[in-house]
Amino acid sequence: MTTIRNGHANGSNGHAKKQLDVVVVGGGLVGSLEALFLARRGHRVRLYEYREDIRNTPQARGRSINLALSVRGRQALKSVGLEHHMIQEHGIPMRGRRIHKLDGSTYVIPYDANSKQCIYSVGRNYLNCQLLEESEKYGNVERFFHHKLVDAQLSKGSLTFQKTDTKEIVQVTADLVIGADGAFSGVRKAMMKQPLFDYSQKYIEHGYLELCIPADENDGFQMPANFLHIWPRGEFMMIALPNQDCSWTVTLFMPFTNFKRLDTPEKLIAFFEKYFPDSIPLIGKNKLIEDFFAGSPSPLVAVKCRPYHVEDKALLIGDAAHAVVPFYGQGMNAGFEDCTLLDQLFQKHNDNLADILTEFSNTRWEDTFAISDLAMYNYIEMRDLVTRPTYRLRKAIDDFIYWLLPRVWVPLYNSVTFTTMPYHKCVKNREWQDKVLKKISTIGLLAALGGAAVAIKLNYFA
Ligand code: FAD
Ligand code: EGO
Repeated sequence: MTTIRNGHANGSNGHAKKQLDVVVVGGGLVGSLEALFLARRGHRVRLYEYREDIRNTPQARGRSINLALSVRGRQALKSVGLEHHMIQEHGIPMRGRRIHKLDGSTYVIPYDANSKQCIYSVGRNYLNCQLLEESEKYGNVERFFHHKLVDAQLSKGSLTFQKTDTKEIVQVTADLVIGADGAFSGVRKAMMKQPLFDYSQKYIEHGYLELCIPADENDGFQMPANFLHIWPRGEFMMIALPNQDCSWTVTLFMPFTNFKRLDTPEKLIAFFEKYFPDSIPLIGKNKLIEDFFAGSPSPLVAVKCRPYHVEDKALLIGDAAHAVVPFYGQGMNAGFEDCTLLDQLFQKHNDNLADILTEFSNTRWEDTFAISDLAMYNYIEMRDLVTRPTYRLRKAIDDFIYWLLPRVWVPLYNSVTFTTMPYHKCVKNREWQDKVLKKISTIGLLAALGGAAVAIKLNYFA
């Protein structure tokens, strides 16, 4: 069935608006979502993707990669009518972190003891398939797979693709080019030729490798399902997110140099016995060896750039605009938030592209830089502080005041994950909290000292 929903195609004032011809480069999570937003506004959308149509490649069992979906991502999915399905039918709620200590014992810190908000583990491929499948409902969306962007003249809105199968060259022009082609974006590469385009990238010393804890013999979960499991070990960190089929996707973060040293099964097992002993029987010794040496660690890169647009012709969104390290679980959520904000700007500026793109560029960077810094900060902090009692003390204080004054005091992780407060305001809010706590502790200290002085004076201790 084909339904064209272009309820917004005509402005509320009754003037027929021009249908824009938009090309979205990249049919990953953000590109396929943005195509839906644009289609709902009645624009003509052509989506070009390098890979094959993932809907045609059934996933091997135990090869599922999952992501944490939180409020910003949910809000965007809601706007295109997919939130309910992703949360209620597919997503697995993670209500807190379950920390694994060295001795194999675990403890839980809930995400939100007050309002019971949680994050959801969703399959990356599943979500991507849902987004692509949804676009079939719009007659104004066309999808082209096996198309690789090889060149772009952004100020003309012209793009060159090469078909990966036939090697044929395809020329395309559009009123608007959306670059949603990920952290190594070709659209961004073309933007680099623009004067005044700022760019920075940072590879961290850690790489990541994915492992798998299979379902148990009764097809159930081997660990309590509704948590994000974390094994904090200083230099090494491991996390596990639950899958629909009761397996777990385990991600090991470790410096590349350490990965290199683990070059035999014996060294690997010795390493796991030392740092992640409880995970060995869960993964299975042989499977651990097999999976570890089957893959190789992938790099993690953070990219910042500015501005995101070229005139009224091209715009970067998602990882293409702001790749962040994954230590806040916000990369996709931030990219989905781009789509929400862009949609609001289409509404505000009545489809005037020059105004829309300029405002997006001028306002969005502050928030994407903020989440990028937060994620990078977590990368450093998680290594050092997780095991330190001061970190847990601060979390306990935060959660206590949050419990007392839930409207006034929202801890940083909660504001980032469970509100749509702009990321840079989450940081400002945290700075304010730091100041308040510092004042309270100074007052507390002074009061204690004063009390002690009075007590001594009154010979209280005599
Ligand atoms: P991508 O998903 O990279 O999609 C880009 C698409 O463009 C791809 O399909 C690619 O094939 C295509 N493409 C690339 N080049 C070309 C070209 N030249 N021509 C045509 N097509 C092209 N985020 C969260 O919110 N929560 C998490 O828990 C989370 N965990 C993560 C864990 C890890 C280990 C990593 C690495 C990332 C994680 N992220 C998470 C971040 C998340 O994966 C990204 O932010 C998200 O995938 C970005 O989506 P995107 O569509 O912008 O880019
Ligand atoms: C010390 C401990 C300092 C991603 C914890 C700061 C991120 C940060 C990678 C978790 C959870 C979704 C994630 C918490 C902090 C995903 C996440 C967190 C990881 C690693 C992740 C938490 C996929 C900040 N959310 N998070 O507290 O539970 O805390 F551990 Cl390595």
